[in-house]
Amino acid sequence: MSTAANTTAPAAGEKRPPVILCIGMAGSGKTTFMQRLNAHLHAKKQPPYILNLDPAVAALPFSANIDIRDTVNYKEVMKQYNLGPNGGILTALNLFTTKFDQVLGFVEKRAPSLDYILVDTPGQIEIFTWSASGSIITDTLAATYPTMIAYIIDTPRTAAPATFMSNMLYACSILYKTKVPFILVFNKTDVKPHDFAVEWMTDFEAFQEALQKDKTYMSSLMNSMSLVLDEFYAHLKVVGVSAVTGAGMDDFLKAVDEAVVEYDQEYKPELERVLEERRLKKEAEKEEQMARLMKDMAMDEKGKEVSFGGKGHTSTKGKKPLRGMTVDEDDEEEEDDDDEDDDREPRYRDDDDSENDDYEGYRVEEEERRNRMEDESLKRFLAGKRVD
Ligand SMILES: Nc1nc2c(ncn2[C@@H]2O[C@H](COP(=O)(O)OP(=O)(O)O)[C@@H](O)[C@H]2O)c(=O)[nH]1
Ligand SMILES: [Mg+2]
Repeated sequence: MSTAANTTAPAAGEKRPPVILCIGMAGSGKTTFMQRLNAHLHAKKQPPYILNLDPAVAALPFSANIDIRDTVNYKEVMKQYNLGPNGGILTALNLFTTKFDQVLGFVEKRAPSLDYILVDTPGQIEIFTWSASGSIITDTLAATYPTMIAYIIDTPRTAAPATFMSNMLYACSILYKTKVPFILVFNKTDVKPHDFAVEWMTDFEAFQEALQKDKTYMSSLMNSMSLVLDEFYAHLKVVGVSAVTGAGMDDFLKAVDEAVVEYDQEYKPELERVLEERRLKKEAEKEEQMARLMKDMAMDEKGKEVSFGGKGHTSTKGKKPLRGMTVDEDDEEEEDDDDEDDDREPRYRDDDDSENDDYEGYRVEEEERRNRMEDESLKRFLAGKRVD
């Protein structure tokens, strides 16, 4: 997508095709819509890359490049984990998500030659929208590609104000959960045109009027809820399509272009801000740990001052970098430290000579013992070699 490449252009020649996640209630027409879009893009010589995330679909009317059914057998999952159909679908999606980095690798390889990536989701909407796996998949894709949700709506079944409102509230919850650009796709317009929906969304009074006719107990609740939705509608792109006749496909692609711009201008900067915040937080934590470590080491050093020197001496051998970290160092000693070779001598000579002689004796003895041991093990080693 040219718009995406122009706005952020991370590297010359790097292409990031938009990812379209098709989400919607069971039977809203996600799969049929994907099939139509696939055919439409093929006709335009822009064949999409297709991911099928619905493990329970019996037959796909298009060929998917990556199919969850190749990774997990959902019926087998149901049997093995003793689950019902929904649990089976969710577990299959979870298992698939554990391999998603590999999937992403395949997509990445193909991305430079692609214009669109289409993702079909499980029939039961909440399995994708309210599961950890769904979030992981959405967020992972959205971290790299301009990702958007195409929320497919069964238009004829949404014509009642109460149903319309429920559907919009559901869409609203998904938008606020995922935060990626959102396209409302009113499907099945061959059965019922979606203009009533557009009217309700743009003209608040028209919707109120429709609600008045609806004399159910819900209508007063609906009245107040519809006020909240006004804000939500402002963030949406709305298109009417028919997955069966193919009407509205170009309108949909135009909305995709706009969603890519929205991704670049709103989602991506926010993502970068969050990542930067996380990085700074990690850095601060690291610094704090480092400071704590330094403090501990400084205390160690002090501990040695007491036990090793015994009479106000400081053991500095091999610990020069640490000394700078302790605040109250003895200045005289600091001067003595300039020459490493002289380091040991003054430390033990200055003071009680007998004590230093003892130490010197111990040191020589230790050295001799080590040499003897080394000789012994060398002899054993050579003997072993000869036997071999
Ligand atoms: N009339 C009409 N029927 C449609 C349209 N899109 C899908 N359908 C029908 O709706 C039913 C559910 O479609 P499907 O794609 O399986 O829905 P999914 O569960 O969301 O994947 C099928 O019988 C489709 O033939 C459309 O645009 N117009
Ligand atoms: Mg389907």
